Amino acid sequence: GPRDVFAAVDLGATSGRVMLGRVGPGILDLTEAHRFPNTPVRLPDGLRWDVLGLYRGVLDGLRAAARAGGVASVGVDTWGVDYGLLDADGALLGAPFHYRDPRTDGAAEAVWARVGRAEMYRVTGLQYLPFNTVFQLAAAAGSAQLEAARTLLLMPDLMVHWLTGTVGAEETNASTTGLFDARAGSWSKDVLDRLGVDPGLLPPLRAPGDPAGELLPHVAEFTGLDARTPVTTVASHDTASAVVAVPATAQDFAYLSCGTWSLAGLELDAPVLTEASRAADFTNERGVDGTIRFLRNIMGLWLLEECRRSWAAQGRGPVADLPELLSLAARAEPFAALVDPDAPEFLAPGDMPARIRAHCRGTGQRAPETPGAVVRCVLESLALAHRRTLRQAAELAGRDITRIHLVGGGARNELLCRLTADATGLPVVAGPVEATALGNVLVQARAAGLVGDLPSTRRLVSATQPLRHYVPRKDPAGRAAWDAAAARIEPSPRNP
Ligand code: LRH
Repeated sequence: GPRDVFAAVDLGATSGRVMLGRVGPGILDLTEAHRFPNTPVRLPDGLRWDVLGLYRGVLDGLRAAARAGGVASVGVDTWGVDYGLLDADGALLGAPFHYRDPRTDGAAEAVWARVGRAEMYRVTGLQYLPFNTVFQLAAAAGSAQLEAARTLLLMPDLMVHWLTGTVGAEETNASTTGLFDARAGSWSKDVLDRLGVDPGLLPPLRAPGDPAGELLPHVAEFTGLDARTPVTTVASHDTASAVVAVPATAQDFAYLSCGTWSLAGLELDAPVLTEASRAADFTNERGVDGTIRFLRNIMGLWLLEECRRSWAAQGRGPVADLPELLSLAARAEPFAALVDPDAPEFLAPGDMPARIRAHCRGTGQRAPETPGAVVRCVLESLALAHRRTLRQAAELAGRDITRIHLVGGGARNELLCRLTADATGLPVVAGPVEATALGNVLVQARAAGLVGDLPSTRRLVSATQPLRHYVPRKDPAGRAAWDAAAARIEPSPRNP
């Protein structure tokens, strides 16, 4: 294939895609080879990923890539945390669980009984989320499946294994497990030991840019890609890839990676493992080149996606149309009702408009009735969560923020971008929408020697990708209205 075209396999919680990126001096072109839905399936014992369907989508995408002229290499990123287990023969033991499956309820307490909560944070630096890999493993303790398991592969590593036959654990994603030492940048032998997790389950680490093998002969044959096409390790945690492609031209930026989740934070040189950071529930995930992604997960556009799913299922077809919904929301009454997007009751799939209304009533507010009012409530609440989180990040890390880079699908949502600029009082640069796929491509291009260090990589993104600028409203009345709205939200304690 051509030496300057790379295939980015990017699996998100609602859809997967294979993108083709062409890279050269002053050139960064991204085109879509294939896109497919990611539809989880509920089995009697829980919510699962349709991992074979996803892999088929990957293969179909690579076939489209071959038809489009071929590629120099392939890289895979997905959401974090989730994994498949292989038995002693290397066969997959059942369909991987979805992180929104409630089987982890109560699992954290069992873990903290062995490694205290504060100590756990000092080692892993990981935000408490009920579905962190470590808690999923605790929930599976004693199961026949875990007994039979010999290898744990995080989702991107599983796809790479099926493409190449090789086994490894990519480090940016390994840092989302709760089994990884944030300072040392390696699996935590101590945590594994005290939790009774067999260290042999966890493959050796790989870093972004490392070779990950070559396409197996049957994969090359099926897809039509060249025999022995290399697979390159990328920043396989989607958020880490997105942060690579932030189009920053200076240092004092914050990022908001807005997709199913809003990941709000800063890029740092070293983890912040303080008690204050733990109490505020900030995570220290690993980025490329040893950087730290100091951020917090905010429930994100999941709230909106799940509302649309409910309305569509109820046959309210027209309101499932996003532009129509957003224009209704733009005209709805401001600050009529606000929620804490991170309230635990919003995590699981289900009737989201009903849960939002219940949350509003439970906090003494008038519940939003129309779809426009519900969406207004969601987007203002997210903008306020962005404000709260980024102010906290700056304070905890001792850094100034002078602009926000909002990347991912949310960059298309003009109302969300405008509300975020107004709520924070900071300029928002929106785009690229496909930051994750671009970051995936750029790490491959760097391994091939086509781009330089992180700052020059980001300048290339800034110079080539369409970006939108949102300037915050400066009028005193407008500012006061946001301050008053912020004071109305009392987020539930994060990490008591
Ligand atoms: C975003 C993401 C996030 C994780 C979540 C499970 O796609 O990877 O960073 O916390 O999914």
